[in-house]
Amino acid sequence: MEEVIGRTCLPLVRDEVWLPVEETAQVGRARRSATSLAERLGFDATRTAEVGLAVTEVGTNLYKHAQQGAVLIRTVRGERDAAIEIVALDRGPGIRDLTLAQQDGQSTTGTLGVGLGAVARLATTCSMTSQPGRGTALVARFLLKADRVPEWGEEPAAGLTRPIGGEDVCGDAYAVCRSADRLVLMMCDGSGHGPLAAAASELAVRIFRDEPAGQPEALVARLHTALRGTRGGAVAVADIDLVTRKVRYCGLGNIGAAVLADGRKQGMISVPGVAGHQARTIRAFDYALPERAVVVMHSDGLTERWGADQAGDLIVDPPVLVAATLLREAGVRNDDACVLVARTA
Ligand SMILES: [Mn+2]
Repeated sequence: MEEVIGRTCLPLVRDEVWLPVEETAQVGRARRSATSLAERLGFDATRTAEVGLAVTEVGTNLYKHAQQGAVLIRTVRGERDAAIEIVALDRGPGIRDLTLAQQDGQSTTGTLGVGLGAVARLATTCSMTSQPGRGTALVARFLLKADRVPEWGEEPAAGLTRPIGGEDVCGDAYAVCRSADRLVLMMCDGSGHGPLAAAASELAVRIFRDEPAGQPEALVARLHTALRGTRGGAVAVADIDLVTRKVRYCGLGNIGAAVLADGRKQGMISVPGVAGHQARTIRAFDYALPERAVVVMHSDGLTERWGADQAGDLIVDPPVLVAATLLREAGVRNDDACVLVARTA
């Protein structure tokens, strides 16, 4: 992991590919996509086959029981360790008893309900969340060995990106860095979509990860300067102080952000502008962080219509599942989408 004076960045996720899984042929495609990534990461034949088996289980459940099932396959790469991550999302009936569904031999009717014991056993980590009547989200991670503890430890934040329909690359990107007492989140929505939007947001990620810690408004100003000569984009930084329990947020352009706590959603303010092109003012605002608060940032590939009714579930799930649930509930298909979730307890 890269380190800048006591500050480490969470590993980047790469190679993201979203695949619809609504018919049996698409299960095979998802499996091949996952196993070829596993081979590229140097997984041996046995472990690669285990990854394939897990994707087949998840995918089969999706096409049999779900509506609008989709699988995201991606890699998480640290300095020494690398993982394959499978995220499955659907709008099926959901599962009422997740514990029961994960026991081998239980064929609970409901999305993702069958054979999940096998997935959980093969994966290094596996978790699932379900909102009855709305759908299910599952994440399974595979390291080289099932019982390996990755170098990056437990991640307090996780994000998801999904390209606009018809594009392979997403023009939105995010990064997370942490130190002993803080967690700093950055998101960039490169203007437009496609490779040039991705180039702008990837540059923002590189600069943010290399930059020493600083106030969010200084980081946003730095990114504004750095993005000249690119398409530019919306940029935001949230600096979470885990000791004083405050978040200082600076957004330039259309990045949505909120603190979720006690069943309430407190929106955070971004000012108008385009990083790299136009910034009349760059301003940061402070917000309180109640106990167990969750901080969410998202691009305009998600609507603002989420939160209040889901706040209870969102606060207990791992960040990647919260991100997946929000993408399902609020994601739009006619724009790149990015959602980033941090747990602060
Ligand atoms: Mn956008």
